[in-house]
Amino acid sequence: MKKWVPITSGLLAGFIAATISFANFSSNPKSETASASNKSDAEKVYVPFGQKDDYYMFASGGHSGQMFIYGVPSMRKIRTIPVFSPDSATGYGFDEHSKKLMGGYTWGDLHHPAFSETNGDYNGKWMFATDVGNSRAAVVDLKTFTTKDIIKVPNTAGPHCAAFVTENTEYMFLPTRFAVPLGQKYESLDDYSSKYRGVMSAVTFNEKNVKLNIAYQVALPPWSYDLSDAGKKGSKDWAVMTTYNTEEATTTMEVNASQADRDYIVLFNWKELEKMVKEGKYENVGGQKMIFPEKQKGGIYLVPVAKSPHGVDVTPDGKYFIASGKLAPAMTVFSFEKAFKAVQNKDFAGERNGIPILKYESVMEREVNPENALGPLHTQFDDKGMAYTTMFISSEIVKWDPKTGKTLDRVPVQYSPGHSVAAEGDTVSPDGKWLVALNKLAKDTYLSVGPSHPESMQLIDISGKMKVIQSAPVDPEPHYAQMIKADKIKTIEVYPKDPKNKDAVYEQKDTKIVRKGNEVHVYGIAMRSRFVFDAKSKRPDVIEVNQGDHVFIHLTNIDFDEDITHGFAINDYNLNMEVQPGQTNTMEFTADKAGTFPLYCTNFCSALHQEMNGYFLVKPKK
Ligand code: K7E
Ligand code: CUA
Repeated sequence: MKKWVPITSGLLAGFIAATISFANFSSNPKSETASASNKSDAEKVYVPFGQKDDYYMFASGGHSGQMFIYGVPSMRKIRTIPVFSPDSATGYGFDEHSKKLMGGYTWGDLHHPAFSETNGDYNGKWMFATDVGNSRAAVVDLKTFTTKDIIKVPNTAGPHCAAFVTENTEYMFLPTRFAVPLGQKYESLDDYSSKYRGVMSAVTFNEKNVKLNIAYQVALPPWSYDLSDAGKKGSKDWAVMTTYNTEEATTTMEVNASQADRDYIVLFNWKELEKMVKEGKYENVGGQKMIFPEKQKGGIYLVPVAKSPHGVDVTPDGKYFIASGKLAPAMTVFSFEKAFKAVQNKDFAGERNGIPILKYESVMEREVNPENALGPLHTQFDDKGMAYTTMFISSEIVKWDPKTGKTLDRVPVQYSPGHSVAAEGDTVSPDGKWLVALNKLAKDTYLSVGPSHPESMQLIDISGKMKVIQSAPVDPEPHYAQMIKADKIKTIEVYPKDPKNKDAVYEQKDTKIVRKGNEVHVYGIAMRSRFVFDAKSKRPDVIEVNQGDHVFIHLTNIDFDEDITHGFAINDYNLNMEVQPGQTNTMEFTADKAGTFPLYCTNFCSALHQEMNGYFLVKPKK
């Protein structure tokens, strides 16, 4: 393996500054790369009124904790799905169900959304994501675009590498960015190498009861795991992930984690790990089945790679995995077939922490080093198997052929792309057509909003020579996105009646307010344009309780009519929830404040929406 010319952090900063100022200079809005300069480009992104986009793009909302839904090619934002953070627009994090899901956290850091798959193809049913900030995983139902389950992943800190699902959604793997002692108990950083661990969690999803579950975990060496990807076709039983800080630095990571010439790709066979778990080859750590590779041997291997790689991506044919250099200006193509042979022949170059190291030369297929391309991060693919790699430092997308290493095309983007996303790009059969660059910096692309600018997404037509033809601002932070054919997603129009739901009432006459001690249960309905909490009462839209009562408001929207959503808020009680057509939702709280509080519908629902209000009266304690 040749020695990589290391880009030290000082140099790196210099490169970034240089590229940005250069890019700035050449980014006059009139320049051809920055604008849809001719009519045919404009027509390509124009979706006339009455027509719909061909693709949904689900973009990560990063530390907003949310997911943003865009239409492609128009790049119009359609929806925000709150996942790890509360959202008063939808009452997410306020109603009982979502409050429980949130588990007391008020923010999250969502990096990599992943669709459920069947035979390596997005099936349009579910979307998964993880929270680097508070170590959680979530599933979103694509029938309703709502978050259905969230689990806290114990023993781990920051599952950044996730979520990437296996070919038939058997697992999603959650390797961590931060090493911590198992159970996150206190250990001195002097004992980092012996006491700290990076942990990979294998999470399953039960479609029937809509629950996520941790099947097992692996206590990996105390390194940082950056990105992962699941194998496909011939490599479908395998998954790969990149590492950095194999130096095991405990301070000033910027410098100390960039010392060694090489880090590793971790290669593992999840079928083998599954078998080990079945055979009881694990230890119980905090209620989780934990595999320790230094004791329970097999299934996990290391492949040396140029220092501090960021992304690793499996080609659609499942034959190769491509690591991107970050600090080394190259992409390295590795062959699964060669790796399998090396494993079979025990062609090892020693081991680290009990994990065998495969020889670089035995697994490497080719090193690809496009001229002056700097900071390769992530790779996507088109329908012909061609690769598109984002260059963070030289601010461009490079198209190249994984089979020859030849550079085919390049296009500048504004600026510093992290990931990009291709249409159906992570499947066994990408569509080609579109690629969206997810740029970290917008700089002068949009109207100024002060010192902090939005991030930018640029739509690139990849059907011929690459061309940027549209852009859209996006809130922080589009780490990654997936793009799915629109017709694969089948949403419901209204929530069907649920006779088994004890909280639901569908007729005005069935509404009631029930008191049990100091617990008050309201079974009410919302309809155009009134609330009915107790039809028999003199004032059916008024709730009266005593100070200190524990109140449950169960509210059903009986407008079985698409798009007629009602909101329910109590003035000055910091409470707000939403009931979509046919849906029943519950709000639970203690009426600790005495007084008179108007309640009202927050979602404009009819000409008499403004009349859709009542009172919440709290009688003071004597
Ligand atoms: Cu921003 Cu995928 Cu979290 Cu790379 S990650 S850029
Ligand atoms: Cu109901 Cu506005």
